[in-house]
Amino acid sequence: MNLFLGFDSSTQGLKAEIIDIDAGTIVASANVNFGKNLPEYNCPNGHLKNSNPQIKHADPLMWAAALDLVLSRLQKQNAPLDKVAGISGSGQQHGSVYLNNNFTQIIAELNPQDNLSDQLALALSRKTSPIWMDSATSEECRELQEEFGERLQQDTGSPAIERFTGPQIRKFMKEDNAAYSKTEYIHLVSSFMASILSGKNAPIDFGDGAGMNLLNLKSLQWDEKITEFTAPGLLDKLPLVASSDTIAGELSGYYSKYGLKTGIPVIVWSGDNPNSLIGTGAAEPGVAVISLGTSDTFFAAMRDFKTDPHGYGHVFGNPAGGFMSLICFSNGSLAREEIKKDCAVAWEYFDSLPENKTVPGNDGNLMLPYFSTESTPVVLNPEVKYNFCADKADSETKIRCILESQALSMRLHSSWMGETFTRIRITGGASNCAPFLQILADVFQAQIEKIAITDSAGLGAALRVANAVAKVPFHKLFEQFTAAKEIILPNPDNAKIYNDALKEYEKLEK
Ligand code: XUL
Repeated sequence: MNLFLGFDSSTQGLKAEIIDIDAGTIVASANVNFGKNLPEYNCPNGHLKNSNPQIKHADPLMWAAALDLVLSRLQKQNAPLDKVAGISGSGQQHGSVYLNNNFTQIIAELNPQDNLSDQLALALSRKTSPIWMDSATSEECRELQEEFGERLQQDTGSPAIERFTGPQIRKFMKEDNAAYSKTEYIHLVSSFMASILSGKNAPIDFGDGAGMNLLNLKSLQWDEKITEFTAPGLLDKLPLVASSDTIAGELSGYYSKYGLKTGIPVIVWSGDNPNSLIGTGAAEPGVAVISLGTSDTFFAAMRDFKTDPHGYGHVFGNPAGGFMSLICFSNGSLAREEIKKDCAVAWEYFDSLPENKTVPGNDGNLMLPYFSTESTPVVLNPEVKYNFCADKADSETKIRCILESQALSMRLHSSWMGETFTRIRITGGASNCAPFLQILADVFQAQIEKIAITDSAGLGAALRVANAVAKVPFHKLFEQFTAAKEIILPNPDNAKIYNDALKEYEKLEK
């Protein structure tokens, strides 16, 4: 048996997938939900409560506690942890962890009698971690933009973006300079998790590193001028950057209590979207991916490095080499959830929306679903707008409205990528919603390919280890693990309806 373990440390929880690359199967998985299983960390939706809707922080110790819990769950299921030959993972992007000078010693000497969370509590120089949902850094974004202008986007792949790590670090440096000075290391969620597994500071990979406004994508090094302006002395606090197949270190002895073999390679972790590019088998240009999670993301491997003239899209490293483009819609399942509540229906109702009650195009009814702050387009004061009287509308109209509006927004904001995608792979929780998939197929006039696994980030991480350790080429792993299990074809009769709706949506958004 050739087994590899991939973790997925996402906004709402931590999942683990063990794959067998000889059999081409997932042999074990486990899941921890932060809100349900670790309520003591007060992050029911992945972040702490704050009266300011722009501030979204989480307790980083919760991510460490989830690692203990998910491994004990795998052990209880008798998962073959002792046969795992390598580990990697996926982290929600942009979130950052601030550590003091105890960190290296604590992770080098983790005591198996104690848990991770209690031991790491002494290593934090900042108690909370801003996550990707945080948008409280407009001022810092303005300052970075003023200093570097166009170069910021040309060299880092994105203009200054509120949720990106650089502006977040600058805000921390300005607001709590004493704590910033005591900070010895700043990790992303991904590199933090890889560090506590390997017992030493793990590098940040090009995939996740590109979501910081700090990495120069032309040189693939930290940009010295940008890091120094962002926060003086920052370069010394950042881990190394490395390609996504780099060995971060050997698994620490701490994890032998779960039956894992000490010393197996830990491959650098990456961000959830770069991992999903691998986990959906979309590492080559020409096919796009829509990931329907807490946020919805639209991404694809890039033919050439190119930036979004509107400034909403990003360029990240593709873990298989080269770059990927990405657009993030913060109000993904979050907005669908609000409509579900409003209509007082279950998800099953979304999944089998009665066909006779609404029609494609929804009689022109559209909405701007900014229930919380939005990144595409930037909306810092949440507000929902309809172009019809939604109070009087029935549930079917409102549900079709959110799904069509979200699909149109994805088409509108992905046009800068300059590709007409005829194939789109779909992943994430809402990929079971058949009406949504048909709407996406019709709006893009593309075939939608559903893959068997919904946790493409965790699978992608496991495939990356298999590639890095067992040297199995990605195309071979894709054949084994990422075949489409269902294809939804576009209805050409609906092309014009949605071309017209797109113009209306664009007007409404403007
Ligand atoms: C991408 C982004 C989100 C998070 C979700 O830029 O902010 O998709 O990665 O975890």
